[in-house]
Amino acid sequence: MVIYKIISLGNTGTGKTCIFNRFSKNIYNEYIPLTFGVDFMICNMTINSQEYKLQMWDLGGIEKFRNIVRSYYLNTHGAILVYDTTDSESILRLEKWLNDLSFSYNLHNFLDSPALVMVGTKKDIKKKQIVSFEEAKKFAQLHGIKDVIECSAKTGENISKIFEVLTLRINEKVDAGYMSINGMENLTFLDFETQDDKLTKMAKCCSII
Ligand SMILES: Nc1nc2c(ncn2[C@@H]2O[C@H](COP(=O)(O)OP(=O)(O)OP(=O)(O)O)[C@@H](O)[C@H]2O)c(=O)[nH]1
Ligand SMILES: [Mg+2]
Repeated sequence: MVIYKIISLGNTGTGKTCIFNRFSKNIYNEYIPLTFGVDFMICNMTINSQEYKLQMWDLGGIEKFRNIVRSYYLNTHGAILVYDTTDSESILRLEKWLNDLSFSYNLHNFLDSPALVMVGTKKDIKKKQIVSFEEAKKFAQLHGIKDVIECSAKTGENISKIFEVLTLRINEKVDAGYMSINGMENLTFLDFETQDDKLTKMAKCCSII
C-alpha cells in the first residue's frame, strides 16, 4: 500500500470540501459549512493494480486560518490548487496560495516540491463561467503546472480524474527519487513526527518575524 498526503489550497467558497466529499463519500451538499481550520479524510484508490491510500487534508480558505493551515503544508506529496470557474478573483488569488506554499518549498525545483494540479470548479454552471480553460492553462504554464482540470462536485464530473492525475504526478517524483515509498505503512506515524519537529522550528521562525 502506498500512502500519499494530499492538501487543498484555494480561496474560501471555491469548492475544495465539496471535491473531497464527492471523491471520498460520493456526496454533494449545496449548503455545506465553510471549513473552520482543517478537515481530514482518507480515501483508497487503485490505479494499474497499485493500491493507494490518500490522506486528504482539506484546508480552509478563510484568511484568518492562514497561519493554522500553513503548518499542514509540510511533508505533502501533492496539492490541488482550486479556483472557481465563475469567479475571476479566485484564479488570481492562486498566485497568493502558491506564494504561501513557496515558504515551505522551492517550487522552482521539480524534485523538491509537492506535485501540483490546478482545478477549476463548478463546471456545471456553464452560463456563469468567467474563467476560461485557456486562461487557466496560461496561468498554469506560467507557474510550471502541467495539469488543469475543470470539474463539478455537483455532477461528479472529473472528480476522480483529479486524484488519478495527481497520484500519477506524485509517482513521477517518486520515480525521480525525491519521494520514498519504502516503509510506507509507517509513513503516517513518521509524517506526524517530522511535522511536529518542523512546526516547532516554524513557531520559532514566526516569533522572529
Ligand atoms: N454549482 C456548484 N456549486 C458548487 C460546486 N462545488 C461547490 N459549490 C458551492 O460552493 C459552496 C462552497 O463550497 P465549499 O466546498 O464549502 O468551499 P471551500 O473551498 O471548501 O471553502 P472553505 O472551506 O471556506 O475554504 C458550496 O456550499 C456549494 O454551494 C459545484 O461543483 N457546483
Ligand atoms: Mg471547505
